[in-house]
Amino acid sequence: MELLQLIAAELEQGHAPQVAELTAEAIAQDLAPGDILQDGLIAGMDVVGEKFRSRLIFLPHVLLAARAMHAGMDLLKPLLIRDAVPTLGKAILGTVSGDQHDIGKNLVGIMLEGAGFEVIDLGTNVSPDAFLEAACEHDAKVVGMSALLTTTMPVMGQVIALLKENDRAGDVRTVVGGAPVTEDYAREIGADAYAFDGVSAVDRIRALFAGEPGLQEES
Ligand code: B1M
Repeated sequence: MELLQLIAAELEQGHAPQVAELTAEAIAQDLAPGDILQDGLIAGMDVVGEKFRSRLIFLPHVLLAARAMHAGMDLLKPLLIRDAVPTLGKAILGTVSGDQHDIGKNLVGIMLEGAGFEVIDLGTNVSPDAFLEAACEHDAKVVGMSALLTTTMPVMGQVIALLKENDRAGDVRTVVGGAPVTEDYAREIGADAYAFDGVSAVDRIRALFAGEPGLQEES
């Protein structure tokens, strides 16, 4: 089995030390950090998600896989944000209330840091009030929200409504994402941008700052 497939297989088994060891080996072999992430760690986690959906594995197994994912990501993070100087302003990031999933959100944070944003990560289970407070306190340019559950997606709309009520909507650009979120949904709840993954989050935010229309301005 080639190295990236091995990483995916060990992640699937929830073996954190092995994932860390193999990720370090892939880095030492000069494999591209983006490939290690996508074809190793994320590929393994995709299989875990499928098996969980089909009830072939259960929650404790998923938790172990999440730990293994973090073990690999900790090693990749410095490479993904190499030499980044925060110059583009502050971005508030968080997973919304009721939702504990943070792996995707953390990846988006790494990509934003790599692109030159200073990321203020509020963590998981973040209330609309906490997003608003942080956006005001830090004079943020971007508020990024992640939701992985269909039941927590509506909280993103509540955050956007609260920013509008408090006259922050003109100062802050909002970007939303997470597996169940779609561009149509993002448009519906008033977000400026939808992003499929960390790379597209950076692309969308850069485009907004370059003056391209957001979802609400498109005709
Ligand atoms: Co949960 N879980 N989980 N889980 N979990 C899902 C999301 C689920 C789809 C699994 C399934 O049924 N196949 C399902 C949701 C169903 C639904 O609502 N439609 C589910 C469920 C049901 C649950 C519980 C309710 C289970 C239970 O208790 N019975 C429970 C809820 C807890 C809670 O949050 N209140 C739960 C718990 C957990 C764990 C704690 C065990 C663990 C999370 C650990 C952690 O995050 N620290 C976990 C995991 C790991 C998963 C799966 C298997 C993997 C998620 C993941 O990390 N993917 C997931 C199945 C799946 O998605 N395949 C599942 C890898 C990550 C890189 O991808 O997070 O999608 P992702 O992020 C991507 C993009 O979505 C995007 O970019 C990222 C990078 O590519 N993105 C953004 C994410 N946020 C973004 C923000 C942006 C832009 C892009 O802008 C700001």
